[in-house]
Amino acid sequence: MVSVLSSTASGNSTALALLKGSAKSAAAATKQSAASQILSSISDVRPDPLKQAEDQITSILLQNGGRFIVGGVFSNITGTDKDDVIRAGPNSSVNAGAGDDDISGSFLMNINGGAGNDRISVGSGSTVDGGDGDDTLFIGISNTVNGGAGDDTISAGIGNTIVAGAGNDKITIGGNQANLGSTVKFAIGDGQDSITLLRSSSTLELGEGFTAANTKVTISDNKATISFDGNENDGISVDFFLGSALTLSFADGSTVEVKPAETAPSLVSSYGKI
Ligand SMILES: [Ca+2]
Repeated sequence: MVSVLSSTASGNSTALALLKGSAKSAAAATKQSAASQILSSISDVRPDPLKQAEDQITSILLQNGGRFIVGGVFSNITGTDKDDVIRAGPNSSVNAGAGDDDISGSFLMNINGGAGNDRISVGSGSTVDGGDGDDTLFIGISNTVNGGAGDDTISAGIGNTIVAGAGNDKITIGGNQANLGSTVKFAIGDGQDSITLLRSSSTLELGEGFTAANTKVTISDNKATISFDGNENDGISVDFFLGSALTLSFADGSTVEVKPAETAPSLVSSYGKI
């Protein structure tokens, strides 16, 4: 049971503050799913951004000091420095601030997760900046993404431009389009990243300082290991699945195609070559 203190309207926004009463149940709800549990007990709140009026923002104070914020289309949302849960409609911009924020958007979003370990998901045509911290990003189609510092986990579809940034990042590109993929940009100092390709033809764009001459690619089964002479800190491992391929693209415009080794089916090797 959750108590609602008041409902104050300023412009298009409505602010609801939760009382500390029934602290036990409210804290449990916050832990489980900050949003759904609390919202279900407050009839005045619409958790679906598309059911909000244009640029309308509903904000609820959570027990942890963060906020649950729902914004309609074209809304401009600012989070707190605590852990916020944000649901934003299309064409919205979000600045989640510090804290471990959970941000969901759809298309044409502009999202900045700020510091903290953020979880961000968008559909298409969006710009996403994870900021510092170990962020988890779910990226659909044709977005521009910057993971920022920290060990980020990025899952992407096709047509995206991805800068994973500093830290040891895990990038998965899918979309089930054998001839299409996303572009990952990798610069000196970006650390040890891994790229998993699922039925994808993607591009790894290597920044200044990386050349075909100082780049070494080792292929074993469905795995490629990319390392750089004179640079112990940076490297990329690539796992290929379902006929995937990766094009290395260097700053001088040259390209190298990387594919997994052609291995005979185990059934044939078991019986020897006929
Ligand atoms: Ca925040």
